[in-house]
Amino acid sequence: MDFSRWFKRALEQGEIIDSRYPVKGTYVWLPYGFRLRNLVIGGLRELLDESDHDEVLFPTLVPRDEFMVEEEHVEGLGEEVYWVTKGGSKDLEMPLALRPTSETSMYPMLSLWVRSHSDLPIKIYQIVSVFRYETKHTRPLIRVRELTTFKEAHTAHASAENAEAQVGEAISIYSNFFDRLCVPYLIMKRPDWDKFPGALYTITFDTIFPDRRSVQIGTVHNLGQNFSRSYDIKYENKEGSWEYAYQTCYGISERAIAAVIAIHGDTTGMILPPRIAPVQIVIVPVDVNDPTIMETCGSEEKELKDEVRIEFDERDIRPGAKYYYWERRGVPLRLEVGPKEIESGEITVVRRGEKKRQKMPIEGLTKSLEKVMEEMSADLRKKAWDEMEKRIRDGKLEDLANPKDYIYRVGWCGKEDCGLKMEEGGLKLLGSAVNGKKVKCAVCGDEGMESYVGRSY
Ligand code: P5A
Ligand code: ZN
Repeated sequence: MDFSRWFKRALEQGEIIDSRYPVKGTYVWLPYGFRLRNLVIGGLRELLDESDHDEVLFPTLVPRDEFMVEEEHVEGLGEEVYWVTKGGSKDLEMPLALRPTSETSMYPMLSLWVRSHSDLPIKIYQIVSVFRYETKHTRPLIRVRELTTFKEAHTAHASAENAEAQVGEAISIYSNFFDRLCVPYLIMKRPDWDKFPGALYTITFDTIFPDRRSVQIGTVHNLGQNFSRSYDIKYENKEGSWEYAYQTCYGISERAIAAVIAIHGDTTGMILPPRIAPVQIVIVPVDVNDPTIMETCGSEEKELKDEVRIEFDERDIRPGAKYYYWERRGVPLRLEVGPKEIESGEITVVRRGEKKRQKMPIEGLTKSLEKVMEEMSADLRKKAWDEMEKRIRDGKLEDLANPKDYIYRVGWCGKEDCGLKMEEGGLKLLGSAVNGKKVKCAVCGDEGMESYVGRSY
């Protein structure tokens, strides 16, 4: 089955979202999907809070005049903006933008907040809906018009070095975040012509989907003083003179959730890493009419439910139907309890995506299951990294001219001419690996950096 169909089916059958909402590019989170979303966001929130980010909440509407301040930003994002022009039947005096991201709503306020070097750094974030009138093909979670899970962080600093260091911190936070999701990534610097509108430069996290197309799953931007000049965000430094603040911003959306689902599936559907699975363990009795079996299941559920997210499936349907039901929801572990288990004082444990069945003593089961989940996470992560590597090929210029379905690793000197030449076969130059190897440019032969070229979402 092609990936696109697989993905759509996995979302449907896993009850993540309903894609029948009658506005293009918008989707409904279903209860199970919403729990997944909140577990993923929870991890991100934890990482941000640990590193001294403060959560805030800004309005959705941005006055046109504030939106129009930073030229490059407007030029790059203007065509994606939804405008509110009426209140009831009256025209608004000042049209209001539905934020496509919140630089233009936050920065006028930052200008009021920042006065002295002692106000800095400021590190804030919010998790909100933003709206982008995307013209490319929309897809659930991957390219939406209402991003319902937009985590955007914004920081302001008293020096270029501090902003640079903040970029480093953001990269490490996102690396941790994706490691927890067992999602592999390439960290790259985007070519200049593809950076975030208004940024000095853009660092991206890209993963590679099973169809060997890359997906940008997070970005970190160094904004320098571009926005602080436009929005007049100034502070008085120690010497008593005024200086524009140095800013960064970084964002993650529901695309990160798309990535977890896309990266770990099999023919049945999703396989969720234990850390974020809404149900981590399901208990399935082999016979719902056997009181001893049901009692054992019940007492195991009680035993485990403070430590893990567990479900005891008591429904009177065939065990096989239950297995399938929970497999499609990506539940990492299944416990089977039947007469044999009762007799031997052991429980059968099956890992999602594996045929192997393990017997584990009921005595000390919680600890054993926690260990199995840890192993499973490590295995999922390793498998995903290996698979990503297999989706990459070392490439020459000829390969890029007549590309197959791969992401190509090439050298690039950084010159725009060479970059554009690499894109002539219809691929995109994704960027140069941060901390990558030195590789001679595939076009001109000059000294270059390990870079990636391929099809992307
Ligand atoms: C960083 C946060 C920004 O908007 N402003 C505040 C900066 N960057 S970005 O690259 O434009 O977006 C951040 C991430 O959001 C995801 N994304 C999307 N996800 C789903 N549907 C969309 N239409 C969409 N557009 C962007 C990407 O993962 C991107 O890296
Ligand atoms: Zn070159």
